[in-house]
Amino acid sequence: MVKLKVVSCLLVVVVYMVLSELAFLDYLQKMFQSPKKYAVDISRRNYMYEGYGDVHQTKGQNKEGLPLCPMTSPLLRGGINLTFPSELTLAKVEQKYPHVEHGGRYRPHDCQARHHTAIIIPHRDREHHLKLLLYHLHPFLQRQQLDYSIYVIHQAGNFTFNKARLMNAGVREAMQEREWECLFFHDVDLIPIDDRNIYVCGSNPKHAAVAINKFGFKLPYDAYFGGVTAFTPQQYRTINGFPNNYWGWGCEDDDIGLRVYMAKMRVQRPSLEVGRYKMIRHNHDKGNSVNRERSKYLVNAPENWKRDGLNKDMYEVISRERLPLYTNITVNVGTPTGLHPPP
Ligand code: NGS
Repeated sequence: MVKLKVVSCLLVVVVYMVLSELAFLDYLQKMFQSPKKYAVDISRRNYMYEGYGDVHQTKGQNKEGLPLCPMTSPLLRGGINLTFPSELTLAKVEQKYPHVEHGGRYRPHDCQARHHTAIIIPHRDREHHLKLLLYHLHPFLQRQQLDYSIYVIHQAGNFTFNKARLMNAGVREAMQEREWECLFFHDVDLIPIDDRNIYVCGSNPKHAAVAINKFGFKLPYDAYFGGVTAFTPQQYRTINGFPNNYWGWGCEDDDIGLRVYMAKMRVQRPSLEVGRYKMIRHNHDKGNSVNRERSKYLVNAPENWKRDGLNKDMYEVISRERLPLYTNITVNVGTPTGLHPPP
């Protein structure tokens, strides 16, 4: 009798797991039904923004008497040969870019930028990566003639990393500072290597990191929506931001990919030639172990997405520093049991 009960329990668990897995795969498959439609036609050698989806244009008046920057920046170079100077320090990077305003803000000096983008970088214990990213990202964005700021959202304490909460915190904090038109979510270990990959938003959310060296410069799977993504504030509010319940590595990016799909939006992507990135090698961080519950949460995304996300206030600001190359915002995101001080 006991044996029978154990066997039937096991059977229920197995059936549940199989069904969950099928539902999960089905969602993932549906998510990017026609990604090709959104790829740039690079054969035209057209660096225009429309190749990467249409963009939000600046409507405001030119207050400084400067002409609007050209539609296509004349400073673009295309593919970049990445080099990492030996013994690079943050101080050296700061010296190299003295024209960046405190807090990591920059705007072109000879024309009025058409686009205003906040770069949001979730971070903890990756100073080495951050330094290399800043070294490359500042000139990359400047060649695109953007008005931009870089926000590094640092998780306080040693409790398991929660990238998704950091993203939501980053959006709220950046938007308090300025009405940004575009929010770029950027992994700290990814360096863009083609400046035609323009960091502006479009009429649909964007997935920029489509060709990472680690994955052989192609998508690891069709529905991949990680690494570097972009939303207008309105698009981000529509998907209710990132879910708050993913602790550790994996799937929070798949979850917002699903949110985009469920909110009936599409995903825009650059071509594989333009959306290229180098991932700086690293081991899994100690405080960011693989989240074994992740597929369970992902399967629940359809019920969860309107309930939990940007609508919940899941962090508190510990400090905000306007450093020479970025604004550092240290936040406490608590633990699954609440927003008590970081352990
Ligand atoms: C997938 C994860 C994503 C992750 C991607 C790349 O397998 O969350 O790997 O990870 N999805 C699942 O586990 C279902 S990376 O190599 O960049 O660390 O973003």
